[in-house]
Amino acid sequence: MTKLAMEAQSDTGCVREHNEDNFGFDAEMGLAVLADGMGGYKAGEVASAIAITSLVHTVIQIKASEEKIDLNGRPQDESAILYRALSQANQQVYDSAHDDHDCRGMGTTVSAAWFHDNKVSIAHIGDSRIYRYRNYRLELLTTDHTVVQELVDHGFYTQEEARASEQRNIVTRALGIDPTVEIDIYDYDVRVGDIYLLCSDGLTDMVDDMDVANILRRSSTDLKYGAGELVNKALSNGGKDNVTVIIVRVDEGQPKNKSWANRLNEFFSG
Ligand SMILES: [Mn+2]
Repeated sequence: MTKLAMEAQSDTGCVREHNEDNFGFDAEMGLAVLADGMGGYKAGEVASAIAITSLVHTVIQIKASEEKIDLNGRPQDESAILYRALSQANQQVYDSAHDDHDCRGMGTTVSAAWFHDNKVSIAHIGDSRIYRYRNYRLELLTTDHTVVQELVDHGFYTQEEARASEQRNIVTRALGIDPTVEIDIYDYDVRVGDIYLLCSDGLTDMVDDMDVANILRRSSTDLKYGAGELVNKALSNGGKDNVTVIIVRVDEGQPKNKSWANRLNEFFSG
């Protein structure tokens, strides 16, 4: 059996006026979600906030309703629930963008990790990222939905050229822009000692993978310190964008089993 430790930190950075990143996590639910909004004036932070709230509400509502299912009813698997939750969040951001003139064209990235049964289900749209740090190796579990990544995939760019590109922040896919959205869903096995990092591009544009890995290694017993170190490194390297990180560590132990119906308020009260 495994239990989870989670910590997060977010900062507006040194240049931007608003923090358009949003995040939420709950170690007992095993859920960590991060969103990086885009759009004029305050629209970006509206989009990322709606996406997080909508996603978490849907997940909890489905799990809470399944608690009432008798033995013959089959609960849905977590990746299917994440898919539904993100589709619904997409609809909600899209509708809000059309209802409110100030929010026209807003959208957001979303990266979600849901830990369950010694697995993690990942759902992902945009250029926020999820990494796994295991056996001293940092591995990227998501693929950026960016113009530059497509150029890398087709062999026109190396990763180094991609990092240096002026266009590296142009996303090819975001939540809330169109009535439907293509969502990447993956399942991975989870091992005791694994560390997972969810982060916005404000981290990965400013801090290279080697430094990220070093900070995760040094801070594996103190995630709060680690989250602070990652954000500080992004800021000291220029902090050109909002920066948000969530760190998840998989520990040995018995998870608390709280009822899903009671999770909703607790999730948003922090
Ligand atoms: Mn960003």
